[in-house]
Amino acid sequence: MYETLEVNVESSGVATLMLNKPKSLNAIDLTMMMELRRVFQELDDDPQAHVVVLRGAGRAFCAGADIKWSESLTKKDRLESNRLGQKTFARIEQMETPVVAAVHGYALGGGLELALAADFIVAADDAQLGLPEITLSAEPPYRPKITEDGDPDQPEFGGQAPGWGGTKRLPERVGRAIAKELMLTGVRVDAERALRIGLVNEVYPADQFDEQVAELGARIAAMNPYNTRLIKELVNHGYDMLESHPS
Ligand code: CO8
Repeated sequence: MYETLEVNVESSGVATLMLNKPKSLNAIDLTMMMELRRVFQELDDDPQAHVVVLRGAGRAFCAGADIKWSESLTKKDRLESNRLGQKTFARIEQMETPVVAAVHGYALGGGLELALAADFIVAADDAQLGLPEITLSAEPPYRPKITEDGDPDQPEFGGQAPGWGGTKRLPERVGRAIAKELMLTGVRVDAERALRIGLVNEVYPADQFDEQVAELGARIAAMNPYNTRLIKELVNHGYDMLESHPS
């Protein structure tokens, strides 16, 4: 049982993992992060789960790290929380089971970093995606971040660098120049631009989103899981070929 997640593994092989804190737009706090670590391990070990579809309950996918949690952290705890997020999302990326992030509404900050840890992202046409960390608590006129004796990641004038793997995964997905633009400005992109820059693979109308995502999940789940896992392994490690399934 989970406090912040809802998990449903269907007989078709589709495992839906729903972030379930809709009141805070599924913001990720320590409890949710620890539960994500646990559930992805469990789903990867579950032979019934042929594909994981990652979604958000309510009107958003995920509005990032829970700001109340992150603001309560000391400098040391913040470093630990960054490591925890990095390790958790790396674990998702390394899963054998395919993972698709289906994003509607907001996917911001740690929410987008979570989606980027999936194999690919599909979006509803109302989606807004971005890494706004640089803008956090910054006020105009925007000042240089580095202070004379300050930690560059804890600047006096607000803002921070994305801490849960976005600086690595966003450039891999959209190229360095666009990734730098998005992270240096903190702008949100809409679904149309997200599709154009390759951040998302496909955009569905919001009123057909559930249906289209279900169809996509069912299609992948119907494939031989040996081979879906093999494809992930080949692509992730850049191999040409391993032994394919004898069937
Ligand atoms: N954390 C906590 N609560 C949130 C968050 C959040 N990130 N985002 C929204 N909420 C809450 C709001 O406080 C509000 O709660 P309440 O109803 O109790 O007041 C509720 O969700 C609805 O939000 P809004 O009323 O603001 O809804 P709007 O539609 O007006 O706006 C936005 C939606 C644009 C998403 C707006 O809520 C917003 O800008 N949220 C913050 C987004 C953001 O900056 N995310 C990045 C956070 S930083 C991060 O993720 C970096 C990860 C690494 C950190 C490592 C340290 C732990």
